[in-house]
Amino acid sequence: MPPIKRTKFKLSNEQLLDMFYWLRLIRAFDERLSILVRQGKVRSGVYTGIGQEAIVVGTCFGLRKEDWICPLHRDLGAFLMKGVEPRVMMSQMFAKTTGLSKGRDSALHSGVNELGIFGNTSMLGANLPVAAGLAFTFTMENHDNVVVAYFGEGASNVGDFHEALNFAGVHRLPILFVCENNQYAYSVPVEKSMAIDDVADRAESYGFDGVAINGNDVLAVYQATQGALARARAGDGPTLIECKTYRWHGHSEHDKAFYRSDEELAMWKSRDPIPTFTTYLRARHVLDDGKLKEIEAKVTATIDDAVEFAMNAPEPDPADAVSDLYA
Ligand SMILES: Cc1ncc(C[n+]2csc(CCOP(=O)(O)OP(=O)(O)O)c2C)c(N)n1
Repeated sequence: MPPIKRTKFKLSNEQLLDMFYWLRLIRAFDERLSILVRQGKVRSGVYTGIGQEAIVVGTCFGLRKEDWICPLHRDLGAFLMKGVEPRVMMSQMFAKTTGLSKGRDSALHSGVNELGIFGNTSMLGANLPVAAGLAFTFTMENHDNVVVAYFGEGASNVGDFHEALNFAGVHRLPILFVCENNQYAYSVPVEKSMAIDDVADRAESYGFDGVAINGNDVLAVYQATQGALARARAGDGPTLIECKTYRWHGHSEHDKAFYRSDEELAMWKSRDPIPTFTTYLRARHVLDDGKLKEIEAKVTATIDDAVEFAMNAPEPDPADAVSDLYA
């Protein structure tokens, strides 16, 4: 008899606390960046994912080093979870030599081959065919690594998205398409850009499953991801996971988001992924006041250290602008 594929993925108390730490760290990183932008200290465009952290944490948690991620402009947390040091990530935002691009690019286009992080470009949806190509390489090379490719609901209206899903479906590629449906593509609400309710339904046309889940529930995201990863590693092809969520800040820190109501924002803030998870952990006696204090202190110290390091790091030398070019 073939082995039964596991669909439940249990986490130890330590792993649950680790997940909680990542949620808090990523939130704190973005919140600090938002303040630094207002102080005029950040050189990069800043597109925070505040409110969406459960998606990055639930999908990145437990990925292998050899798995690749293709993050979006809003996924700095994915870089951190895949192994980029907070000091390096903060340096990237300050365009310092100690950042990933050594001060020669905004934060959004950097990648790290050794950590399995694809450097995205600005064109919406353009990372998806590349992600599918990467997954195709994995099947050609016969190993069971997986690609996790992120995109917004806005990007799912672009041709590249459909080509990537079609190619992945035809070749049964080991790839997870993770839609961060935060209800707006810049100022455009989802109902003005899509005639259907769920991006997840689009997977059906390409011959694989799509599932729409609560993207603010880190355990729901983790569970869906683990099932999809197990299928992908077993050669059963791609999955589309649509995570319903909301971005609390504007599209970027320069956008005041006048196109949405205070009531709508308040409603989504009441679904904040962090207190929800905190309540769950407390109810299970995994988290208590002491542990919470300890984690908060570690988060603050990590962010403080990253900011100080980045602020004091050397500026790039203009002479280096043309180094590392391939042309
Ligand atoms: C092909 C293309 N069209 C337009 C833009 C300008 N643009 C950048 S981000 C964005 C909204 C993206 O919305 P979504 O894909 O839902 O992701 P989100 O920013 O909400 O996370 C737009 C229109 C672009 N970068 N690329």
